Amino acid sequence: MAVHPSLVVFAIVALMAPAISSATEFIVGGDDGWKLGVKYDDWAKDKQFFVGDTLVFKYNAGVHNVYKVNGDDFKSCTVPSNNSLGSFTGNDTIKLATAGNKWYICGTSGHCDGGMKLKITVLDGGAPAPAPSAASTLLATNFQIFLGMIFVIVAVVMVN
Ligand SMILES: [Cu+2]
Repeated sequence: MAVHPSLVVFAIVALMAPAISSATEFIVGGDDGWKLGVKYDDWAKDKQFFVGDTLVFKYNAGVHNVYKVNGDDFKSCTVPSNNSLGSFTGNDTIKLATAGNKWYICGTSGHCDGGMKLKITVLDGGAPAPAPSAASTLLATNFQIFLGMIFVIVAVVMVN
């Protein structure tokens, strides 16, 4: 059975397009969120962060907060005097706008030393477009898979 190569290529591109172009939203800590007792090194180590992705810190706003710091302040758990990220809502979304190392800590006394600190490396090559909502990403992904399957079927039917 022969399938026209150009159709196969098209199907593969259609299937892979969402993985290449979609921005990802990371819930820091996954289901645990942002709190004491979570190993954020472990959470981050198998993930790739790209420019255009977002981090969401979910936490009890009366107990925790999130500060973006530099590498030295990360090591020493020094809380900055100003909050460069805006307000502490307990559901803080942070867009990863530039590549490089990023450091985040909780500013509540003792919490950074207690493990509430996250270091990530953001890579170039993510989506330049604004991040779509999770729902529209899902729809687009399903639609692309649907499209890919249609082309595979058409390709198979055409050669038979
Ligand atoms: Cu905290």
